Amino acid sequence: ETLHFPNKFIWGCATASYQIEGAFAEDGKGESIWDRFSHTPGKIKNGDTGDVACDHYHRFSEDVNMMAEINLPAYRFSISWSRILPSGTGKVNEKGLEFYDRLVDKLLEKQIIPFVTLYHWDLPQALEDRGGWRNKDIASAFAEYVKVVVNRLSDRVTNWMTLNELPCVAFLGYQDGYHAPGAKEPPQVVNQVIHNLLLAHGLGVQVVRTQAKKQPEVGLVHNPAVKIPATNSPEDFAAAKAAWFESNAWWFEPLYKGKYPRDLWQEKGKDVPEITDEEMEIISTPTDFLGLNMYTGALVKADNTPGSKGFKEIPYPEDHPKTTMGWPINPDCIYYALKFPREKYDIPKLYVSENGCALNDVISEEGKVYDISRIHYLRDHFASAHRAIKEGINLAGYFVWTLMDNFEWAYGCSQRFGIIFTDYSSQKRILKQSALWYKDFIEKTKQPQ
Ligand code: GCO
Repeated sequence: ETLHFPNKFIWGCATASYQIEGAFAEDGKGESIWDRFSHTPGKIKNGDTGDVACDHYHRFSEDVNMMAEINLPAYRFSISWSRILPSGTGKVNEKGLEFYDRLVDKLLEKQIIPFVTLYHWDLPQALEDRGGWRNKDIASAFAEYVKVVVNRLSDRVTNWMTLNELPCVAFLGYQDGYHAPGAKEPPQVVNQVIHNLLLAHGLGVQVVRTQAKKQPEVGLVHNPAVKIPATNSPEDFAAAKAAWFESNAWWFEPLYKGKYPRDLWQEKGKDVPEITDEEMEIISTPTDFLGLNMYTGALVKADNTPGSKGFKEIPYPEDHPKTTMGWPINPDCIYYALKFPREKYDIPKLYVSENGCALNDVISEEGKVYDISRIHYLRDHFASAHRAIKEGINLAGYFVWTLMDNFEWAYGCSQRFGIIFTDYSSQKRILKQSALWYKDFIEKTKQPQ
């Protein structure tokens, strides 16, 4: 049976500046926290860096041509703050803006809709030196940067995403130190980082709305904790929903209700962030959509043992299929990740802003990449999205992570997430079978006219 998606449904691929661009010190670009972090010995697997990555800065035109070859309808990419404002604030680097001009023009020439992420983790090092996300001033620095970008690109770009995956910035970057800037801060500081990120998001939304030359749509990209009922029983459904709320309320309540959840606030005691009413109002500025990045989910069962919260997580079986990241494959993650927020909040529309899988891709003797497992992964996850749409969930589009194999943060170049194979020594690209399959899938699943 062929699944049909709504006519206006937007299919795309997603990338991020530091993961693909390279040209880390070219044309006036300033240092970012990822440049500093990847140049610090021991931080990245195999000592890899994003200095060159996919060399997309120089090869963007070929890369867009490949997108056109598979008739890709939309492309989500991020802008490197330190290319635009090398010191974070103040002096604007014209050459940085010109790069994104060229990229956007090329996309439009090929009729590919640009979705711009304003922050995907590559903070200018100069701002980190002033406290980075620990320091509230960063929110107005972000607003200044957004204004420059929106003024420049909003005659051509209408889809704006403020920040990507705030929990990763706060927890991996400032709590556990696995990501740049590699900090290990105490809980109060981490909670302040979260608040400052949310505040930057809210200010960013307001700047996009007031500055855009064409009617914009703007929203956040979030990676929620995903909870999947372990069985079809209503008890497990209720348990998964309760677990979802517990894990996600700290993010969704300020965004959609303008307040932190009271019980969690009390639990944090003296570790709560410094906030004002005005800031809470900014954070909850209405948005046009919410982007969700999902790769897997935790299995949840009802738990009636005395003293329990009513739910518990259960592990996947030992031999359950996993990607090379070690993430269990469970297509239901898409359906439930879209369903639970909708039951709780009035969210105008949703995107799957990232989903995909890392696998051990190899080039065959005839020079092809037969990534059959990725095709199965995508097929099953798309079907899960379809199930949500059929139930009336307002999903507007789906972005596969990622266009081409790239620099996977602390894992360096060891993880291949692309539907295009990147040969890092020659910078040759090969369309994997999954790219060809995706092209075909998009065409075939259009609503019959
Ligand atoms: C993100 C992601 C991407 C990763 C992908 C696979 O936050 O948007 O971290 O940048 O490459 O999620 O881990």
